[in-house]
Amino acid sequence: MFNPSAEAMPLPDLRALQLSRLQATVARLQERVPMYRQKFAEAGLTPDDLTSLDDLRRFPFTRKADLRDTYPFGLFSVPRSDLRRIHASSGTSGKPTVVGYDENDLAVFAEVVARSLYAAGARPGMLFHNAYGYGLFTGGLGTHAGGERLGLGVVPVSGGGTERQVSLIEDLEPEVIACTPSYALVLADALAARGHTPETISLRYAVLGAEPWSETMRREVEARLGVVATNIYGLSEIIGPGVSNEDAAERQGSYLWEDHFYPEVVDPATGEPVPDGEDGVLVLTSMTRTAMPLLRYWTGDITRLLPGGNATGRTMRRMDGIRGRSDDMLILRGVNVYPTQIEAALAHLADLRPHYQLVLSRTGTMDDLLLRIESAHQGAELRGEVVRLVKMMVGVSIACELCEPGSLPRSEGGKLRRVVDLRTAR
Ligand code: DLL
Repeated sequence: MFNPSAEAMPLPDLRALQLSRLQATVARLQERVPMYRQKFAEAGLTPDDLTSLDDLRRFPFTRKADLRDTYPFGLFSVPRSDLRRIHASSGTSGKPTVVGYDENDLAVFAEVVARSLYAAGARPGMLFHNAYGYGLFTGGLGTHAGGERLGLGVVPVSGGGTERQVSLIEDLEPEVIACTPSYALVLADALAARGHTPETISLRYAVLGAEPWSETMRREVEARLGVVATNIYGLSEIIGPGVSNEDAAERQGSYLWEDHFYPEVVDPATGEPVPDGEDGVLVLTSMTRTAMPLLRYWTGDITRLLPGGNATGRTMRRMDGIRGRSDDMLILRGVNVYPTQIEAALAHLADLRPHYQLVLSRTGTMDDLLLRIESAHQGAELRGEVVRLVKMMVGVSIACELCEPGSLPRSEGGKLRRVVDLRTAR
């Protein structure tokens, strides 16, 4: 399902295609969505002002709050009767946000997920154990349809019920699995507890995403399940899973399907685009959606864009792993800290397991950060080394507690929350 006419398109052709698709999207939004009409008018812009890709930076962002303010259907650009599916995210406060798909959007969704699964190593005829949650979350149904499109036999297991998952893996012998990286570790524990070794597990490819993860976790999942693990990224507002995926042979950044989703990385403070290679907030425009296209959606995810064009033959750009979300960033005594930075700083301490929790508390006016991390051995020396490495590589003083293996919370099938904030009013 590698599609050379799209994935390996010469860059000038890709840029021309993006411009025409962006122009069509902006025109559609102007014509059909009152919120965008108003935003464009306030900025003094019309669709005719988009004459080059560079002009896009003049157009307004769309933020999560815009979806909430227009809940449920205010950003839709088709009649309700054209909808074929709704997904929603629960959100941390108030109403959920709702996203809608018409027939065209479901075809786009299946196409980009099929491409992603192919890049991840899946091939037609393989069995696909899909342990992303089915329901309002986009993970389950989204990867399901993409798997079918690629020609996989999809096992719609959904998340949770670990013992049943293990039995199904034993009995059906799937080659491909998709789930959150934290849940992949839970399954690895459960398979090991039943006496399996990587050699006795049928799985060959793991497609992991929906939450940040690290190279340490990748090594652990690959070694224990006997798989090649790639990163799949996406978000419901833009489509769901399948905005980008790593190539199984390369595993250095996820190819972003740039013929459907136009990426920008912007400075979180100024909103101005930064050059490729520099960190900032990922901003995405859906260019081929019809039910609910979004212009310059502020994902809040921190990453950088990397060039495409390498041994895989793809010209589309890659995005690096997500360092964190701009709203998950901890500010500890003035220093910006992402949980994944702490994880990365500790990557080569062999005794540590990739199960950890960050506990924020406050004494007086000082914020304190406690890293609770599982370790094969406990001892003051290792604890001191953890504190020293985090101070040196992340720049903050933390406290550390080494915990018994198996003692910290595990994923129950969905996304794992690693930060526990015990501070009262900020
Ligand atoms: O999590 C879609 C998805 C499902 C992606 C399955 C991959 C696999 P939402 O629930 O809308 O959609 O959450 C989107 O999750 O903005 C990121 O903060 C985070 N996220 C998603 N994929 C990754 C990843 C799905 N590979 C939000 N690495 C996004 C880090 C990720 N964070």
